Amino acid sequence: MASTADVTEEVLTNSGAQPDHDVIVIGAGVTGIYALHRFRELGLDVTVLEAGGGPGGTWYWNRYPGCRFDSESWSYGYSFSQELLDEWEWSEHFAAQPETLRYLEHVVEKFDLLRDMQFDCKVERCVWNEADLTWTVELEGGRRLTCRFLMTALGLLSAATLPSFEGMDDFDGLSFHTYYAPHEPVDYAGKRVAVIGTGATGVQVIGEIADRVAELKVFQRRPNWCAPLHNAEITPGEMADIRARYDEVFARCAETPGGFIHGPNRSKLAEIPETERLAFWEDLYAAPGFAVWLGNYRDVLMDEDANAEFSAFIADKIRGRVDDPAVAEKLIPTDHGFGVQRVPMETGYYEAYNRDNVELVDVSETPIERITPTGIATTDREFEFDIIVYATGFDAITGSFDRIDFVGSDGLTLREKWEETPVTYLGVQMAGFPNLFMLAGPTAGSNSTNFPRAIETGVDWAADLARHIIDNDVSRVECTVEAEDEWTEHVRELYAYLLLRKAKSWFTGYNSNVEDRQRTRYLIYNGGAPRYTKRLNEVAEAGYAGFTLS
Ligand code: NA7
Repeated sequence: MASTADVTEEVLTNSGAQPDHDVIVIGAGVTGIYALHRFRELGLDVTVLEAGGGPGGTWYWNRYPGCRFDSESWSYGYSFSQELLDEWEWSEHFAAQPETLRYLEHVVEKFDLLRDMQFDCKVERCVWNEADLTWTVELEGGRRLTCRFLMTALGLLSAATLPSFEGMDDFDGLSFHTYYAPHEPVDYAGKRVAVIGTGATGVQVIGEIADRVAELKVFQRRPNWCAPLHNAEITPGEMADIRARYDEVFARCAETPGGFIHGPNRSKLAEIPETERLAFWEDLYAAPGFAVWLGNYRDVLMDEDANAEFSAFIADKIRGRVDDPAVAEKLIPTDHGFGVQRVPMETGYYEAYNRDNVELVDVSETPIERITPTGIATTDREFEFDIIVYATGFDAITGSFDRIDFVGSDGLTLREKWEETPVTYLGVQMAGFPNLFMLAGPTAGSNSTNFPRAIETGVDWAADLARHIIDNDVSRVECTVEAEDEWTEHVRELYAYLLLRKAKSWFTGYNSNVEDRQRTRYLIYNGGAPRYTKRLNEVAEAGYAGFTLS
């Protein structure tokens, strides 16, 4: 009987021109690492092209102070290998970036993945060749590679965006976007530091450095609703217990909409007596991780009145933690309710504002006018700094695709196709781009979930499809326009149920620093992980319905 590798070889030989690889994966983050392992298991010749200098993606780049999980560490790690689960020790319930990077490097080493990864490879252009059914991938510097199947594992938040203040290049001190924080350690002790941006990232930075720096000025345009992370060390006994319960943990993640251990309380807020509701909310506020966001009454994220009630509860928590009432009010959002934007998880964030060395600068009142060689000038004052940290976010989800010229059949570019909003089938493929598979693309189930849980689903599904392709001598896979239209409409409709549709946040593709990113686009699948997985399985069981395999 022929092995999988033999069959693959035969399929390739039959297809005429011999490409360099069966599969090219772009990106060596959480998704690319697992994809390489799975596709290689099928006997395919795979290479991973990564712009960074090592594996890890998000966890390779984001080295800013305070960077850590908001997912429970033990719910974030890969679930595919019992051996890996048995041997890896997480030291904290919400591990910091260095530990997560070590974990991913360990996975790469354990499964001998490094030999099929190429680093410092910036992909600039990918062109479909209909004549020989291959993709040509062009790298910065002019190198070209060809493959039969192209897989993107580009990350959701990997196109960092800076503001365009006058004078940014002239700053004499150290300045960086958090995504590109220096790889060598930065000594913050005794420094005058500015943090611009108060999203999930800025909030982590501020909580981490407030008590180390000489001066910290936080430049806030809009506050976010933040909640305590409640991180803690994991004792050896706890780790042993977690290990014994891994099946239970992953089964729980598989049944919640977000792929986390936290799922919504199915009761409606209005049905619960006030005292019971308040006690429940106190428990949520005291609970670790996203419980307070994702474990709440189901209508809190869907209904304006329910949301307003919970927002008022959190506003009081902020007032209770910030000494100066005027500062507290500035930290309470007024343009959106709790959980409608991504909830930053914090450790000592609000208490930082009670320190003498920390000041909140409200740039909605006194905007930044320019960056000077020595600091920042607002309409009101000039500040001097040693370090400026831009925690100003990302051109989320589609930004990393836009940086590459994807050219499909008939010269169609992906940028053109996605001009109004991403148009995909299942977040996996696009009509006009045969043999291109997104392993975690816009509108896929992975983009609003505990990422590794969803990408394991996505990569496993793609691996099953690869198996099907090998078994059936398929050389071209393309979704139909009808399937893609139906999915895109479905994704758009799901936004209607959630209040997040109204927010100016990366969930709706909003970014004030990028042209044409100040309007709603439908980037995220809001139907929840179980529903997404069910749909993927139904499509596969129906012989890959919606795809034309030839
Ligand atoms: P976010 O959540 O997009 O936050 C970016 C922050 O930067 C936000 O507070 C912005 O204010 C602020 N910002 C952006 N541009 C400017 C300018 N020009 N002036 C002042 N302030 C500005 O990105 P994060 O990195 O914090 O988080 C991204 C995800 O990473 C997060 O959800 C996690 O999943 C991990 P705005 O709200 O637009 O007024």
